[in-house]
Amino acid sequence: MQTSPKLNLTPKPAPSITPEQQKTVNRRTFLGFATLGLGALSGVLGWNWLRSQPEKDGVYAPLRSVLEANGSLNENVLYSNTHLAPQYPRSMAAADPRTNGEVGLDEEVELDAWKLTILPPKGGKSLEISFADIAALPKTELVFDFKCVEGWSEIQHWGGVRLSEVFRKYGIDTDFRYVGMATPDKKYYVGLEMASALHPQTLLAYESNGAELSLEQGYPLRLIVPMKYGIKNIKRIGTITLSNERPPDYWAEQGYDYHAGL
Ligand SMILES: Nc1nc2c(c(=O)[nH]1)N[C@H]1C(S)=C(S)[C@@H](COP(=O)(O)O)O[C@H]1N2
Ligand SMILES: [Mo]
Repeated sequence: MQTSPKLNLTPKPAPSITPEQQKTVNRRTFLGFATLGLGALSGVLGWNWLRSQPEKDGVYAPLRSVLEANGSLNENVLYSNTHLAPQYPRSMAAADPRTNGEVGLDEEVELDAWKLTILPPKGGKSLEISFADIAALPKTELVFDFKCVEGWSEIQHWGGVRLSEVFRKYGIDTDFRYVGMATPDKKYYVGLEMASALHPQTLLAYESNGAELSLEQGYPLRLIVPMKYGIKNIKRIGTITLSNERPPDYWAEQGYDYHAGL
């Protein structure tokens, strides 16, 4: 008599990945896309062909496709919360950190009147959080190399509360795909995928070198998102919006990569 092979119905454990493997994956995907990009630019397709292609968001469409492929990769792989930005001793932090970009910082700010408003996408109730409420949450400090797309970087020391902690404390639904943030006057705005918002180094910062922020640094509260270029580190946050659609993004509208990931 023949015995049928026994079916193994035990579910397979989810593949686990160590930080080391993660690094290798990141390096490989980077090399993969670098090669793809170079291949597209060299003889295979040609610069003239590229130049003849329609533009999308200020970038030739084929290059935009590569950016977008990298983008979805970012959403799925690169922003695992085990991938951390390198940290430095406090002694290495700039004593007088440089500032750059003042869009949305024109109005006067009064700390007592300032509120952080968190808005769900439709119909839901919005939540208003005072500065005192933010400052009462556990503080996280971070010394990292802040990088601007314009080509400068500087080691800086920031203090604030993890955005994930604010979401946890106020019971914010993190099943949404995106988090959008805007200045109170709505002139500067950024969008982040949820994984970046929940990253353990992503802070709502209210201190620089242990002191309150200057107006140019985004007083009273700004975003520090070390896995992204400076453009995503919005200064003077007024509103936070949860959504499943990509929130508008000031620099992405000017043709910069939406994810601006590092
Ligand atoms: N509200 C607002 N936030 C902003 C900007 C801006 O123009 N307005 N510029 C961005 C850019 S391009 C950079 S590099 C960083 C600079 O932050 P810093 O002034 O603390 O160096 O802020 C980002 N956040
Ligand atoms: Mo920047």
